[in-house]
Amino acid sequence: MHVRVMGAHDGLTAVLAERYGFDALWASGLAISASHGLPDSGILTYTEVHAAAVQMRHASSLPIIADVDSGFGDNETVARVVRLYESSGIDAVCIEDKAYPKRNSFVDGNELEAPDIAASRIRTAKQAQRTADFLVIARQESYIAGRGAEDALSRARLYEKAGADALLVHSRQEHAGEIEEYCKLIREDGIRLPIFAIPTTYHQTSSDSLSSVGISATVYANQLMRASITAMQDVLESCNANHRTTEIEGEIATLAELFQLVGMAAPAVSRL
Ligand code: SPV
Ligand code: MG
Repeated sequence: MHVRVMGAHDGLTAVLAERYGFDALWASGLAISASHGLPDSGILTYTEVHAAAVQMRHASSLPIIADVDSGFGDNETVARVVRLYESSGIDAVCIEDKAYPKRNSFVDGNELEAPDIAASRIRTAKQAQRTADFLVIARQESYIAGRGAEDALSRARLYEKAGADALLVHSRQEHAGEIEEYCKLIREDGIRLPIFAIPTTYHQTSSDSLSSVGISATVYANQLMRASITAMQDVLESCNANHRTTEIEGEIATLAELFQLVGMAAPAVSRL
């Protein structure tokens, strides 16, 4: 079975992803930061990032995986973050092995955390959880940082020992070569944990293809946020050009659709 996870950043994006049949939600750090008009550089406080995941929790019954960057601080912070998310009904956190403070994986200059420190964050997170079902996903940035497969494998061993429930391997190549290499190495090494992937740059690779090389879950991390930017720009341009919205009305959701999505009664004016 392969899990399809849609990136979301608020209640409405969570509602839409659920409506279209996705299996789970990714509370994306990039998209949540962007929705605040801010870069994905560890600027938002964890209470702000958590608040967005809580909006998603209230709007959707899908499992939610929260992207918690590198844990927002040291181990004491990681423990608090886990308890905060877990007590809010979030199902999983994903902790990456970049050094704090992190930058988005698609900008240069990210440093990796030392392997033992990164593993201790995973161990701390697992010890902090209070319910058996809560999951901690260890995200590996070895390829992003140019450290290659051997670094990824040696870290995967440590993260598995630390209690990780799953691994997430990130790559920014335009094809899935590193993902295939990683899956092969991990399985040859006897590590049986589920592996997640985020095909942002290698988007031609379908979830079926990823599944066939050993990926258990595909995360579409930022496409809904990017789509909303394009749609909003189209409205702004059309309104600037025409000084009215008639020309763009056919391209945007009707009020009836909006009302229906958020559980309001149908609008009183029928042509809306
Ligand atoms: C996010 O969605 O915030 C992620 C995934 O961490 S990515 O931006 O692709 O690194
Ligand atoms: Mg992120």
